[in-house]
Amino acid sequence: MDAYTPTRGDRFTFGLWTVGNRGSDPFGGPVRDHIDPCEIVRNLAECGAFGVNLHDNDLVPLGKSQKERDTIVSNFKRALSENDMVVPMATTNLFSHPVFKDGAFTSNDPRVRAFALQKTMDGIDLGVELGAKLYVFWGGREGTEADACRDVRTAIERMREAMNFLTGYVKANGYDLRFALEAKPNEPRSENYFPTTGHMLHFISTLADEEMVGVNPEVAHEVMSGLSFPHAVGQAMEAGKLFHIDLNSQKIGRYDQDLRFGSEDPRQAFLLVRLLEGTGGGEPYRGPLHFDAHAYRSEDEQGVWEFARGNMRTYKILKAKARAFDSDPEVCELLRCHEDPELEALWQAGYDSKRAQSLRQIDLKPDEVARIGLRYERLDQLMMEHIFGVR
Ligand code: GCO
Ligand code: MN
Ligand code: MN
Repeated sequence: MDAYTPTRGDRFTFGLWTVGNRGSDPFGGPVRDHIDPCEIVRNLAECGAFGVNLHDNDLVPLGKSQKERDTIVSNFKRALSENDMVVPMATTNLFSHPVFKDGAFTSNDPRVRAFALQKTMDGIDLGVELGAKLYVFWGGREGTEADACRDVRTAIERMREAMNFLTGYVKANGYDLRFALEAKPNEPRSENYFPTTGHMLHFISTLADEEMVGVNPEVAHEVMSGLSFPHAVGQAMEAGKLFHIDLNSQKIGRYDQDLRFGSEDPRQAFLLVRLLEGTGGGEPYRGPLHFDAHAYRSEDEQGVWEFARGNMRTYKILKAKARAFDSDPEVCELLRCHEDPELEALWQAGYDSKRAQSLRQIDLKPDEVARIGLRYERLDQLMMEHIFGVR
């Protein structure tokens, strides 16, 4: 036990599919055995996690009878309560079955879209039964290779129809459940629809039940596009739409690596944790901290639990570093804004012709302002020294 040992209060969660990942890749089969979901719950609890998330079929394999389903679910519920674990989020597997080879909600075949809706309604019922308050939608195979097969506008419209139908289902059942949409630029499709969190944020603003729908950004997915993850998350937070988050790590421009949180990108991970924890100001994120990552293919099961602990410890270490950075007197001094409320009032109060007239008349001396050094070199080096642990 040390200051970075994870505890329930830290709100860390893992998917059954993350620690349960068996190490298959396109070039080779599994290197680890299947771990029973109840066993995963026990082990995660022991590692200090607070909850576990799942796809419908991570728990109830396809093709089980209602009776078999009920037995599996009740055993799982017992494991949860015996280990003081919760299920904050659930989702649907809309990518493994061959019927989804050309997408689910955006498929050209209405029978596939109908099946996706059936499966999602069942998945929602399962999630709610397990206590989930969030339901994630990751596009999976919603995308194309042969782009001529479908107008992008049609795909977007179909996705909207599905979301509106499903928020309708949640409301009609009186479920206390919100949706979180997860963007990804490619993989498994050549082009995925809604490739970034920004695309998702706009799409959400066009939905019938907009207030029930937010985003679930994933580190790896934004980095695959070469974009800044803290910027994507910051925009989602500012819009009040950060409902859930998928933490992991990723090298730029590669396949979806799902590496242990912070392992490839300590600087970005630091900035992300600082943002989520609000140590630099602003409202913190209060939802579950979910790791959507998996252990290296080199690992046996012991390595998997080592991996699980590693994700959580890194988050806590960065949280402590973010606090130290934002209470460092030299950092505070460097960050003190050049506020000028009187000047700002000229536009912050909105446009009026008198204020515009006054604004136009001020001599702002841009050449003088331009000569002022902003000391960001010092600020950034201080941040790095905090990250390196020498300050
Ligand atoms: C991926 C995705 C998934 C989703 C999961 C929950 O790239 O495979 O990140 O892991 O997060 O299916 O919807
Ligand atoms: Mn994910
Ligand atoms: Mn992913």
